[in-house]
Amino acid sequence: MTTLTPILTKNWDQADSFTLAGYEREGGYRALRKALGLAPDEIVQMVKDSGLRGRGGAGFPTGMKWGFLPAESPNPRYLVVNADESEPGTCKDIPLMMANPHVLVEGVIISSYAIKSNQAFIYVRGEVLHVIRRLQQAVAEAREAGYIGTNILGSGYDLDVVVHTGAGAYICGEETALLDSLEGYRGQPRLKPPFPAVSGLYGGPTVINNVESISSVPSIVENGADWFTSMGTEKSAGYGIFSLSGHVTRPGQYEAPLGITLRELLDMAGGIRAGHRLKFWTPGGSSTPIFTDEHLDVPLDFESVGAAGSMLGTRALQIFDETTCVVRAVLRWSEFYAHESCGKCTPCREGTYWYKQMLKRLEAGQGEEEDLETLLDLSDNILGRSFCALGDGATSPVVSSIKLFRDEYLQHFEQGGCPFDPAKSTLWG
Ligand code: L3W
Ligand code: SF4
Repeated sequence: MTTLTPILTKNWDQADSFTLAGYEREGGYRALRKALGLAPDEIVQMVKDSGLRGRGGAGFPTGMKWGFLPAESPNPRYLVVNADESEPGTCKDIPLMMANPHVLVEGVIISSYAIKSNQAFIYVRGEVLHVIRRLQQAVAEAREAGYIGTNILGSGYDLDVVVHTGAGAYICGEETALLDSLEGYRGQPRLKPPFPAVSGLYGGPTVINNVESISSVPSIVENGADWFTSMGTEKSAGYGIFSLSGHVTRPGQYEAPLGITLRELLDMAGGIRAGHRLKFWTPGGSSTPIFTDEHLDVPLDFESVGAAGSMLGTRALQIFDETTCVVRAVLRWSEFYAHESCGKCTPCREGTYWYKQMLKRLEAGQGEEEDLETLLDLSDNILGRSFCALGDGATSPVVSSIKLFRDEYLQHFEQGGCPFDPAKSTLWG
């Protein structure tokens, strides 16, 4: 039985967890002192050895990404933290930044030192004013304490950290759209390569990492790579925050080693709400193919979830019981993608619009079986043909739900409407 590993979440229940004093009482900024006594390359090697993989959805090895920065460049290097958490169901970075902003700030300082950058940005989505204020406060406290600024702790290393607010667009969580937005342009993805590691912010070599990835760095520096690899699985090392939402008794953030199963997480979260049973769930947000109760024992690590036909994504486990109409849920997600599509490429711009139109009709029982083939055909024209991952992600709930719940789609046509009673589900909107 896998248990919780409170590391990033360990002080969340303390009233002053978000203050410098509260963080330092728990050993905060000790890792920074240790890091400044090491050579930058030693820290990069430590992060490589830890096997830490990006916690923002793609799972790319963090140390390897840092290692891509060219040794010489005419432009300055930057560290950018992607704090634009917007994937439906994903609710780990915002609670982390609210409850423990200093672990992110300490991670930013250590990571910037490791990649030899003197300027870091934390890009936060614009709607979460409370998070922005909390981060600004934490950065100001760290600056006042001498952790940010010139000659940090007498090391000769200088760093400035800026908290930048976006305007609230899902696409700005895509790393290159984020960079455009940070530079003051409309946020739309750039062509890759060149990857940001080679040419990113203002053309400079840029590391972009998710909040949780950067926040994991202090614990790795403090405890060593072996400590990190002692948790999780061989290829998915360490721990992560799993966000459980929906029809679950105690929704929330559960920090546990990668490889834990939904069955184990549900045991800790009090199970599915009383009197109901699991119908379907997302392992990593709405951009990942849905699972059913047959997947309760799939280890939640990158390889196992992939082998079972989905993606670990952001570990956003949205749980739906038998009162939920899967067609309605997929329609809701498709409305989201149609609204958030940036419009740059045709497959995604047009495809997500047609998803929305078709699913609306199907959910209302105004369709026929042939429409399901049209939806799958449309999906083939979006998946792999879109400019960025948003288009691909939009196809996941549609394709996986038709595969797993074709009968439920058919029921809508046969009955001339949705067979579910909205009054029985807490998730209707
Ligand atoms: C240098 C190379 N760098 C790859 C870097 C690349 C990026 C990272 C991963 O999408 C996924 C998406 C969502 N030289 C490199 C290189 N890199 N090859 O590695 O890159 P990539 O393209 O695999 O993924 P991505 O574009 O970052 C992220 C999925 O996550 N997702 C999460 C969404 C999360 C949110 C949120 O609110 N936090 O939106 C959920 O499933 O669909 O597939 O840094 O530069 N040769
Ligand atoms: Fe924009 Fe969608 Fe194309 Fe991405 S896939 S560039 S979000 S239109």
